Amino acid sequence: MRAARPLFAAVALATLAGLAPAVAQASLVNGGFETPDVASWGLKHVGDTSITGWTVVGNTLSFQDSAAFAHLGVVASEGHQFLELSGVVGRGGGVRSDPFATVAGASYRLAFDIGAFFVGGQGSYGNVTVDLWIDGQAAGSFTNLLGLSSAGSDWETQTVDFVAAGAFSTVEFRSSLLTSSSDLGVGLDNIRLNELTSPPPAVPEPGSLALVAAGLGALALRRIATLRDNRGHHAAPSSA
Ligand SMILES: [Ca+2]
Repeated sequence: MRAARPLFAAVALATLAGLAPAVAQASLVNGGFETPDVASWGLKHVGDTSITGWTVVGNTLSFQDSAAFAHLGVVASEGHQFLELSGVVGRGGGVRSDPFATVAGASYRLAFDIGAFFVGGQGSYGNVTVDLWIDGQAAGSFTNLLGLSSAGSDWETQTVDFVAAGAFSTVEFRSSLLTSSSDLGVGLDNIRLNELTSPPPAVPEPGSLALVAAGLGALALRRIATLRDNRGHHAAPSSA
């Protein structure tokens, strides 16, 4: 009888797992730009795919570690690495994510940090605006008004909610081409994706739930009957 216990549990779990709605984990990769690890900073040009999970688009950007310019007040929002979408000087640079798993019809919240900088010895780099696309569709422009009057990094978190259209999605960020957005030090870091709600479940159907309930009930009854039979067998005096 002992061997039957895990078998019963396995049957029940497998049956329930088969009926559970399929909800994929959101899997945006390297949203904090922490890989690969870099010691200082370097320029990445359009088409570059060396930043794990991302492709450089639009214009040259700078992939950098806080160690490069921390002495001037320029540091990451999360971890110790981030992007400056403006490269050395410029607008329009950005990154597009590799496709990540989503569930069609499910709602997601995308959060990301935009950085504006007041650089030691240089002064304000000004306000910055970052444009966002989701699945190639424009999804808004987001501005960080620099709130510093001395050396430091001003990171602000922005969020966007969206409904996934398919089994995979992409997000793309670029520094704005508007002259109201700085062409220096447009920071991007700490991109996160969380599923808010699952789509309405296609399964389980009430009928199939009832079938499972009936099936589990039958298994339980059979087990109880076996237990009773077993007890009866052990209780009977040996005739040997
Ligand atoms: Ca980071």
